[in-house]
Parts: sequence; C-alpha cells; structure tokens
Amino acid sequence: MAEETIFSKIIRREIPADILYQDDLVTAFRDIHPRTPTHVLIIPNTLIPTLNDVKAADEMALGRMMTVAAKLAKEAGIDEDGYRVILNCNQHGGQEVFHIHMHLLGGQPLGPMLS
Ligand code: IU
Repeated sequence: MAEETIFSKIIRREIPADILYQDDLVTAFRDIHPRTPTHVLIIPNTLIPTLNDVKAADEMALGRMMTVAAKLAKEAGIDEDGYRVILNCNQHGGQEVFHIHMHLLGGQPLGPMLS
C-alpha cells in the first residue's frame, strides 16, 4: 500500500489549496510555487504514486486529467497561445511528490522542452 502524500489531504480538503476543479475522479489546484503565470496540478483522487504504477483501471481518471487540463487551459485563456502539460516520473524525471500529477503550465512562451 503506497503512502499518502499531502495531495490526499488536499483532495479531502483537510488542508487549504486553491482548488479550481474537482469531480469523482480528479482534482485540480494551483501549484503553491508557480513556475509560470498559469501553473495548475491535476491529480487523480485515488493514490497512484508514479506513472509506473498505472493500471488499466486507472484509464478513466487519467483520461479525465486530460480533458480537465484542456478545460482549465481554456478557462485561463491560454488555449489559443498554447501551453505545456508535464508529468514527471521518479528521480530522473524530477518527481518530488509521489501522487501522480500533471502540471499545466502556460501564460508565457515556454521555449524548447529541455532548454
Ligand atoms: P513534481 O512533479 O513532483 O516535481 O512537482 C511537485 C509540485 O507540487 C511542485 O511544483 C510543488 O510546487 C507542488 N506542490 C504544491 O503545489 N503543493 C504542495 O503542498 C506541495 C507541492 I508538498
């Protein structure tokens, strides 16, 4: 059984976060250390530590993360200019919180991916 992170407490609203969207499958909230004018994290409500742990049963939630990313990008007004979604996995991917999350980044030009 994977250990819960602070993100589980955010989902249950036990600690404050700027939640922009929540449904039965996913929760989206503003990153506390925004790297870009729009920086939102989109996470499944069930604990999946990393992309390596994803199972077929998680596909609904993972798909919902995509549609919610697109919806929030539109709401933030960054859909036309464009934006980036990132999902970090483990140490080399730079993952710090072991509850899978998609970063939605935008509001400025982001340049080439690995610069
Ligand atoms: P990473 O992909 O695991 O490196 O990203 C973790 C992100 O979670 C990082 O951008 C943090 O600023 C963010 N975050 C947060 O928004 N709220 C928290 O309570 C914690 C981390 I802990």
